[in-house]
Amino acid sequence: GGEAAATAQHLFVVDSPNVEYTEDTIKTKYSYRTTAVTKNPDGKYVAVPKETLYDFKVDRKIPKTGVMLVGLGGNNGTTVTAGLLANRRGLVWDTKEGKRAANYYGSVIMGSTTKLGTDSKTGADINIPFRDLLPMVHPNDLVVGGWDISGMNLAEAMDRAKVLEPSLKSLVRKEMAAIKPLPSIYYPDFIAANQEDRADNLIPGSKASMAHVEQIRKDIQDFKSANGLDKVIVQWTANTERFADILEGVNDTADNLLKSIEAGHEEVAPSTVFAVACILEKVPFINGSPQNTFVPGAIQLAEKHDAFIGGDDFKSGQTKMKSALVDFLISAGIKLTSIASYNHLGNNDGMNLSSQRQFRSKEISKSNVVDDMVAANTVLYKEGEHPDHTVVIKYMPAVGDDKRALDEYYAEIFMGGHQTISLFNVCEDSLLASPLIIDLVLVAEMMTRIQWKAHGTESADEKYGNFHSVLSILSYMLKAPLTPQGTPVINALAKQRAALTNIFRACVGLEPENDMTLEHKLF
Ligand code: NAI
Ligand code: DG6
Repeated sequence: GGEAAATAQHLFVVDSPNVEYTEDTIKTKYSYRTTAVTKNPDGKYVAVPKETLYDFKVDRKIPKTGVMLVGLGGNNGTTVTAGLLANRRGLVWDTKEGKRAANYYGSVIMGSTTKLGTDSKTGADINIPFRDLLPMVHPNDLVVGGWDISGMNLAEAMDRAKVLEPSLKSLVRKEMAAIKPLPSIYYPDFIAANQEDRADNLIPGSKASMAHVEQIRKDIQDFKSANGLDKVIVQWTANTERFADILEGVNDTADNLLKSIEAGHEEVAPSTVFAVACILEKVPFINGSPQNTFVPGAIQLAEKHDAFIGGDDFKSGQTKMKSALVDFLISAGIKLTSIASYNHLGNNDGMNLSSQRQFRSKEISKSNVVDDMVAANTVLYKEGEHPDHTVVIKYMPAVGDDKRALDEYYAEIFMGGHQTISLFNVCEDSLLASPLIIDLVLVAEMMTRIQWKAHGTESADEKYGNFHSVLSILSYMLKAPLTPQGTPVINALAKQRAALTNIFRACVGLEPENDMTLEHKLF
């Protein structure tokens, strides 16, 4: 391991016979309580409380971690890099509204708290920073690198992005100028033709090849050794690609996908080549864009190599609101009947999305985000019934990264009445996305240090296994969460956060957070 590897000092300890701390690990025996339901021939449900015992083991040694971004020179890439530099150095800068200091607002891990428990004397809630639940990497310690088809150094690229204040940019300019993206792979058919002008930093070859996979693997290895890293996480924050066709014999199985890459098949996207390289390198790979990078063959390959993958498409503004608001409306028994989501933006992402095939990828990922909430409410919706839902994106250069998102939620209320909710959401898109990029790195890295086994099996350490390759725990940060095949997709924001919180709690032997507060109700 690298020199920076250190054992985390916990803000709290769990005093329980089911939890054992050693210098290197936290081991817990955890009782997972669920309800198994069957339907009798008479149509009645029978609900049986069920308990499954698991052992969890958390590696407490915090690794020196690097993040490699595909699309490093883009708006997200430059903004998150400058943000990390500013936080590391504790920078303060002038704005027309006064001084501003570096922060991690918008990061659920760095910016939010979670309830540890209740004060044994006063009964008051004790809340701790989310990041203190488990021994996590601190983003200030991340080393950043990556690839871009545009060769601009990051100082110039951050000017091009037009996101950050000039006074902040001047403070990080020198360090940003020293970072130049590695050359990347460019298969013009996958992104909009209007991106061609920036493609000046290329690995030769315009379709998939094993040479491309090997070059990316080498880049990761070189980055790791040059920076003395224990771990690397790779994220796609490059342009939205068109969907790849799923073709039998081409990308339907792991073997076929590898063969197709070797044969230079034209239906293999650059993002899938990156995913394959990372899987073979056993480096977690997260897709922050909407396209179907994880074709069935890529998922199978990840499972075969026990490598972590996560996706798809950062859930930053409009969709995050949607996955909270729709959950609220439908859970409140209000019958949502239509959602009209319009937005316009003027950054390079918007320009790329002005092309129909790339827009279609985004339309798909923005549209399926309420399905689980609708399907769960059989009182309001008949089987197959769904609110109308339309998604519009327009390119408007003048507004740059300051995306405007307008949403109308139209619902049926008591006795045939109507409720119309209009939202107008304006902010820099990349300032919402950057903290998500950080959260995805921190959580994905943490998941590489958590292992489990069914309790009562061999006590030997080698029996512990990893979580499933598809990291659905990342769903909170993603619009179209990828889940292991045959498992449900959860879009409701509160449920996604609860899963993240409660899995982390389980790893230190704590019960799931519940809001019963019986201690305040039964005295
Ligand atoms: P951007 O267009 O500013 O940056 C993308 C970068 O990727 C560009 O610098 C481009 O040169 C580079 N690129 C394109 N193809 C590449 C390849 N094959 N290899 C390496 N680099 C490549 O876009 P932005 O705003 O940074 O967004 C990035 C992605 O994240 C887009 O797909 C966007 O849809 C997605 N996204 C953004 C959100 C946000 O709030 N900003 C939220 C959700 C998703
Ligand atoms: C406009 O829709 C451009 C997109 O890249 C979005 O800004 C991005 O996907 C964020 O979407 P949302 O719905 O999470 O705000």
